[in-house]
Amino acid sequence: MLSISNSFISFYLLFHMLSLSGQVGGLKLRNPIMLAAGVLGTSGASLKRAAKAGAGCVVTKSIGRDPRDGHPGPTVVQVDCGLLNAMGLPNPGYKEFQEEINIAKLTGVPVVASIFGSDPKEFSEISSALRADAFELNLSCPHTECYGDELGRYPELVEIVTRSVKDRVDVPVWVKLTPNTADIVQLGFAAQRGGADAVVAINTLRAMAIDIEMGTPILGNIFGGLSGPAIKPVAVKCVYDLSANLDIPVIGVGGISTWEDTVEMIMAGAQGVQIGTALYRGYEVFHDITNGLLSYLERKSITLEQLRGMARRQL
Ligand code: RRO
Repeated sequence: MLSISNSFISFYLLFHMLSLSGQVGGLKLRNPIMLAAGVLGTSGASLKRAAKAGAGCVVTKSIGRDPRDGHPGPTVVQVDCGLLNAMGLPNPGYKEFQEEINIAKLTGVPVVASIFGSDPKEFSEISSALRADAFELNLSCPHTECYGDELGRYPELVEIVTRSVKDRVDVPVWVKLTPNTADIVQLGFAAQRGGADAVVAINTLRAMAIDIEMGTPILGNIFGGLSGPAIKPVAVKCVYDLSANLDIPVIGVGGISTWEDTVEMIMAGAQGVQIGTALYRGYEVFHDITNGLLSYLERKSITLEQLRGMARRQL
C-alpha cells in the first residue's frame, strides 16, 4: 500500500514539475507560449491554425472601431536580423471581427483580442462589444498617427485607457507597452494603477530602411517598427526591469525564435511569452519551443515557477 502511494506521489510530482500549464495574466493556459498580435491573427482560420499547432493562447491582429486599409505599401521589408513593418493597423473593424474570434474559440484555446483606439471612449466601446477571453490594449504601435504609442507614451493616458476598459469587462486586461520611451517601467506602473492584469513587453522599435539605388525610404510609410532577433536583448531588459518593479505579471515578446530565447525571457521574469516574427519559419515553432522548454526543465530538474525571474535571484 505504502509503495503504491509513494509511486503515486512521485508521478504526481514529476507530472507537475514537467507541466507547462498554469496561470498567465489571469488566464489558465496549457502552456505559456502564445501567438503574438499582428502576425497571423487576421482571421479565424489562422488563429485556429496557431491554436492547433500548440499555442497556449492566441492574440488577434489589433482591431479598431472602424475598418482601416492601413498604410500604403510596401508595408513589410526584411532587414538584417529582423523585419521592418508599417502595416498601419489594417483591420475590418470590431463588428466584422467577432465571427473570426468565435471560429478560433471553437478550438478551446483562449483567444485574446488585441484592440486599439484613439481615446479611452473608443477602447471602452470596442471592449464592451467584443467577446473574447481577454483583451490586450495596443498602446504601442509605433507608426500610426493618433493611435498606439501616440497615447501609450504618456503614463496618464495609459492609466486612463486601462481603467476605461477594466471598468467595462470581466475578463483579464493586458496592456502592451512601447519600448520607444525613456522609461518603460513608468508606463508599466501606469497600467498597473489602471487595473491591468498584466503588461506585455515589447512592441516593435521605431526604425527605417533606405533604398540606396533610389535614394528613398523603402516603406510606404517612410518609417516603421523593427521586430525579430535584433530586438530580443531590448525586450529582455524591459521584461527584467518591469518584473522587478511591478506587482502584476509581465508577458515577454520581441525576437523570441527558439526555446533558448524563451528560457532567457522567463529567467528575466516573464510569466508567458509571445511569438511573432519567428512564425515566418512555420507553425512548428510552437511545438519546437514547448518541447525544448520541457526538456530543459527536465534536464535541470526545475519547475517553470523556479525558472521565472531566476536571473534576478542569482544576483
Ligand atoms: O499594424 C501595424 O502596423 C503594427 C501594429 Br498594430 C503594432 O502594434 N506594431 C507594429 O509594429 N505594427
